[in-house]
Amino acid sequence: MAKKRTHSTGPFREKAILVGVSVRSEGDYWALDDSLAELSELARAAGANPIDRVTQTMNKPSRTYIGKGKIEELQHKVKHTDVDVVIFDDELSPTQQKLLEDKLGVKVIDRTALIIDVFAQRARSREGRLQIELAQTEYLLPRLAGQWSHLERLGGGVGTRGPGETQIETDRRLVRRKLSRVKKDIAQVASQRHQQRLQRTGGDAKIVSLVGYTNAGKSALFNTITSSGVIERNQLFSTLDTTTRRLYLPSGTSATLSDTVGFVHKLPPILVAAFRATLEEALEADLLIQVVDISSPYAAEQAQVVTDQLTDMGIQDTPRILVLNKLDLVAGSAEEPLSLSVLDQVDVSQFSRVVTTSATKGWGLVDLRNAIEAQVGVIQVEEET
Ligand SMILES: Nc1nc2c(ncn2[C@@H]2O[C@H](COP(=O)(O)OP(=O)(O)OP(=O)(O)O)[C@@H](O)[C@H]2O)c(=O)[nH]1
Ligand SMILES: [Mg+2]
Repeated sequence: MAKKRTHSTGPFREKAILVGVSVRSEGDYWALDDSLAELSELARAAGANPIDRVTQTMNKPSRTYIGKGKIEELQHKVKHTDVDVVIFDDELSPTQQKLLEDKLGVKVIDRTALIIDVFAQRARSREGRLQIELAQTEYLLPRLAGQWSHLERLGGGVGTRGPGETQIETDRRLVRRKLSRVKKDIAQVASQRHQQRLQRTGGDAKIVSLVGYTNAGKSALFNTITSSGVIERNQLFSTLDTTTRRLYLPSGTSATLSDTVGFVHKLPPILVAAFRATLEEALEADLLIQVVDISSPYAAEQAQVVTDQLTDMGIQDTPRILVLNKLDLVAGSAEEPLSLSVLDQVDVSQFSRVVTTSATKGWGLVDLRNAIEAQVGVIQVEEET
């Protein structure tokens, strides 16, 4: 008699093998193992269960991204374990992805698809959903060319919550039409948000924006400092929407403070572009507060990623305060005094001030307010002269 499938109690999690490649010529400051540790978290966030890793160091990725020997190693692993998906830590070209799928006989997705998938699961607001739809559609378009396997992937599971599950999506023309509609809708929502801010603040309040790596504690800081209730969670990409509140400063003046979407290593440019409207508060900010989780072993790398991404967005010259958050998790003792080693690795000259905080314990908030106040004051003086 055939074995009856029992209902599992937990959600079904696809088994995944992670693949990381270190390209010698690229000299990434992010170690391969660290990048894969993060990929593993992203995979879990998307609903997969990473069970194995394959790595390779090469001079230049090949047509199949990895070398022949590595493909054989993967084929062997796929054959001998019940793996559902192979996840690459970099963006694959549509051709590489297709070739790899043919050779491995399982679904192959890349870091971009994975991050888009995590975003898709988190998107709640209309603006968030529209922006993720834009990213998904942009990602899908070059992968459409008769590649049915890609479309079938839109059915469910990791990297698969597609822009729409209908077959209509197969038509490039329709996809393009959809792209322009989504872009129009996003523009409309963004303009409404802009209007609302002007109405709320009269347009003259200084804009202060929290930026930082995902899970650094931006929302936690935002909540304590403005007494708000933005979701703060120990997970990647809790926040996808911008929330803005008035921030009262010690001298009685006020500014607006915005909580924004977090950054991540190798954040797909497609997503940055799609989330441009959400990032508007950061783009237009008079002052950026860059939050770093100092308890993370990758604090310095994460700070660098954020600096690089701000540079890509063209806002590297906006005045910036460095906030070293989660101090409570690293606080030293008499025997072992606190060492903020991250400060040795970060170019602090980019920042006008450095403040240490613990958002959950409420430490350093007065310092932070004072730093904001002083900085906003400087901006105002500069504008008057
Ligand atoms: N111990 C400790 N935990 C903190 C601190 N600040 C934030 N956290 C926790 O860290 C996790 C992430 O915090 P969030 O505020 O959601 O982080 P975020 O930067 O907004 O993250 P994204 O929205 O995902 O980009 C949550 O579990 C917070 O409770 C802190 O100072 N100390
Ligand atoms: Mg957040």
